[in-house]
Amino acid sequence: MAIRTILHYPDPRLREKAKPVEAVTPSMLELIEDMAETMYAAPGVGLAATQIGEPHRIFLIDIAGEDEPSDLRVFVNPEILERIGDQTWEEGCLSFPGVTEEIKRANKVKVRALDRDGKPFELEADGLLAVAIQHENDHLDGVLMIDHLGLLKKRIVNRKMQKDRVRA
Ligand code: GNR
Ligand code: NI
Repeated sequence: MAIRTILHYPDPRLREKAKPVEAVTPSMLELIEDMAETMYAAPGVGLAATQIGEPHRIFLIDIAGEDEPSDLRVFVNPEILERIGDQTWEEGCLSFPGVTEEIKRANKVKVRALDRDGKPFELEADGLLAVAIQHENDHLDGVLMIDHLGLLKKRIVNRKMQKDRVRA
């Protein structure tokens, strides 16, 4: 197991579209282990493989609070089947350290994916879990939180990230 480096915007690898996983092999399980360790160390509520420079369609989410037992969910080859309503959430992203912005997304989602045993499952989610699923699924398509902002906010975030670049 290893903590991996999280890529920061504007690293071009964050824009790559991740490839479907053909099978949950031991090497994919090792990647999942590294992702979990990296996510918990950050700490973050989610992490997409794209964020550590691994262009595979895998993300992890754990929205358990600090005083709750961990609740790691693994999504391999996720597909969002349904999006219902909308909600606005103050989002952060480990690839944009120090940035938080209100982003409007679907209120509820239905998602299908494979778990860490390669077994298909479906899940209906709302609240933060629904937000995180949409945020992570975006990463797998090279879509970032900045893409959901208006021009003015986009420019402000861009400028901040350029300024912070040496520390990234
Ligand atoms: O840690 C994270 N927190 C968060 C808060 C609100 C909405 C989305 C997120 S995801 C983020 C971790 C991350 O960057 N995942 O890609
Ligand atoms: Ni993110």
